Amino acid sequence: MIATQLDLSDLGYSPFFSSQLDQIQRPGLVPARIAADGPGIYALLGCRAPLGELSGRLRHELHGTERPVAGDWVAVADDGERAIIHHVLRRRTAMIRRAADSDVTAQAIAANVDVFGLVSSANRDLNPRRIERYLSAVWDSGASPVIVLNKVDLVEDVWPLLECIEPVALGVPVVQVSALTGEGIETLRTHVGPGTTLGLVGSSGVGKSSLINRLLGVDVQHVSTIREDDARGRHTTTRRELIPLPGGGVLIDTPGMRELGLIEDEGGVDAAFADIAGLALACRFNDCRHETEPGCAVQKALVSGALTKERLQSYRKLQREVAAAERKRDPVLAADERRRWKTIAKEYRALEKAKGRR
Ligand SMILES: Nc1nc2c(ncn2[C@@H]2O[C@H](COP(=O)(O)OP(=O)(O)OP(=O)(O)O)[C@@H](O)[C@H]2O)c(=O)[nH]1
Ligand SMILES: [Mg+2]
Ligand SMILES: [Zn+2]
Repeated sequence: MIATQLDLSDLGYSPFFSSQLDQIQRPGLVPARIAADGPGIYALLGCRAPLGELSGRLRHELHGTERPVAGDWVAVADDGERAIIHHVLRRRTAMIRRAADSDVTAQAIAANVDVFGLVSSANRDLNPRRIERYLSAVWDSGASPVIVLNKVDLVEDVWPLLECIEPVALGVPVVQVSALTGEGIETLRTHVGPGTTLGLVGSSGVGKSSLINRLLGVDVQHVSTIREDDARGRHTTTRRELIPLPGGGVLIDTPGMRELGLIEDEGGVDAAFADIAGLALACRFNDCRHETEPGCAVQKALVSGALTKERLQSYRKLQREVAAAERKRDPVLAADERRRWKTIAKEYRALEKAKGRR
C-alpha cells in the first residue's frame, strides 16, 4: 500500500488530485495516469491494469479537449487487466493547440506537465519566432518553459545562437545540451525530479527522443537520422508518451510538430512578450495601439533599437491569431460545453437544496 502511494507521488500525484478523487461518491475507484492515448484505448501508469477505456458515460459526455490525453490523472475501476475510466480529474496544466487540419478545433497535447522543454537544434536555423510561439503556448498551459538548445556538439561557437535566443527568452532558462556527448544533460535533469513532469516539444529531428534516452540512460525511444537535403526530421515519434524516470519524475516525449497553432487566450502571448507589455505602460495613452500615437514608448523603443520590428510584428501576429481563434470557436463544441456546465450547475443546486432540507 505504502509502496503504491510512493509510486503515485513520484508520478506526480498530489493533494490537488487526491482531493478530487475523495469527492467522487463511488467506492473502489483508484487513480491512474494516462501514459499514452490511442483511439479508444489508453495506456495507464500507477494502477495494476496496463490499459484502460472510457466508461460508456464518458464516451458519450466528453468531447474534444475534454477527452483524456497523455499526462491526465483519471479515476478508474481496476480489475488488473482492462481498467474502466470513470472520471478525468481536473487538470493543473493543459497544453492546447489548434488542430493541424482545422482552424477551429482545439487539440490537447499533454496535461499536467510542470515544465515544457522547448527543444531547438543548433545545426538548423534557430528561429526566434518559433520560440515566441512555443513560449506563448506554454505560458497559456500553466506550465513553465525551459528553452533547450540541443546538438551544441555540431557548432564551434554557440554565442551567436544564444544572442539570438536572449531577446525572446526574457529570463526563461536556456539550457545548452548535446544528446550525443551528454553535455548539459545534468542541467536539463534539474528540471525534472520526483513528482514533476517534464515534456519535450519541438520540430521533428531536433532530438527530443534522443534527449529522453540520455536522461533515462537507456535507449527506450526510437530515433532516426534527419534528412540530408534539408536537415529536417522524419517524424519518427508518432505518439505522445509518458516515461517514468528511475528515481522519480516523468518525461513526456511528443511527436515533432509542423506547426503550433494558438487557439486560446489565457494571457500566454502577453506573458511571452512581457517586454512589450512593459513598454506599453509608459505610452502616453492607455489605449495606445503603438502605431502613430504621440508619446508611444513602443515606437520609441523601435527607433532606439531596444525592440526589433520583427518582434513587434510577431507579437501582433500571435495576438491576432488568438483573437481570431476565440471568435471562430467551434460553436457545436462551445454549446456542448455550455450544456455540460448547465447540468453540473443544476446538480449542484439540487445538492445545495437537499443540504438545506437536512
Ligand atoms: N550531433 C548530434 N545529433 C543528435 C543530437 N541529438 C539528436 N541527434 C540526432 O538527430 C536525429 C534526430 O533525433 P531524434 O531524437 O529522433 O529527434 P526527435 O526530435 O525525437 O524527432 P521526431 O520524433 O521526428 O519528432 C538522430 O539522428 C539523432 O541521432 C545531438 O545532440 N547531437
Ligand atoms: Mg522523437
Ligand atoms: Zn504605444
